[in-house]
Amino acid sequence: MRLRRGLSPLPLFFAALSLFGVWIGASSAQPVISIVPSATDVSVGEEFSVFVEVDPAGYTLQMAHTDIIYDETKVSIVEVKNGGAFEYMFNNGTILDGIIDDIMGLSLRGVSSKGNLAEIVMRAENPGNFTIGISDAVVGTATETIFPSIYNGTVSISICRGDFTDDGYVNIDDVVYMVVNLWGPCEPGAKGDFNGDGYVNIQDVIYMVIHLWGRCP
Ligand SMILES: [Ca+2]
Ligand SMILES: [Ca+2]
Repeated sequence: MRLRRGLSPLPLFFAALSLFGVWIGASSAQPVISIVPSATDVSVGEEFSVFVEVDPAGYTLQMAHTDIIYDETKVSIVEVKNGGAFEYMFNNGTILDGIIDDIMGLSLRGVSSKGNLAEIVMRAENPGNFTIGISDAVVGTATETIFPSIYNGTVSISICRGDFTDDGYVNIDDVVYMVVNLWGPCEPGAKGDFNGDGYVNIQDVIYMVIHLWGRCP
């Protein structure tokens, strides 16, 4: 009889609540793999980097894997480097038809803070926009594998960077456009942030005057 009393509905109710709480906790602290910066603005001929960032979200990760999808008609891949978060990063070298296959980071000590799995150096070949997609992403701790949340990135390639007014020239009109529409904090590398420091400011105007000024190619 005492055992039966121990299984009365009330403790079961609390047990169910606590299970529910654990489930909520796990789902709200999901590891994340994202492309950083989320939006990149470059011009044809330019070499640039995007990063595959991993946020462990409270877990200690020993493994992270992803494929990267890109548009091979708009960019070429210059290099895929270890982003530094994991001691070992493997890429089997298969970069074909718009897929960087099997980027995998491994760590003996474990990765518990946000960092970069990989740095992908690209060269802008043709104008247009495309998405850098994360595919087949999975991370692992010492005891479990987890499917992370993923955030893709976008790349916008223009023929003439800095020509915001689309008139074929980079001149004072474009500086005015910057000041009025783009000035201030932004995503690093976003439109108008030529030096990639996360601000559109006087430094970018100076960059523009020195490197981009005049008639577009
Ligand atoms: Ca212009
Ligand atoms: Ca800047």
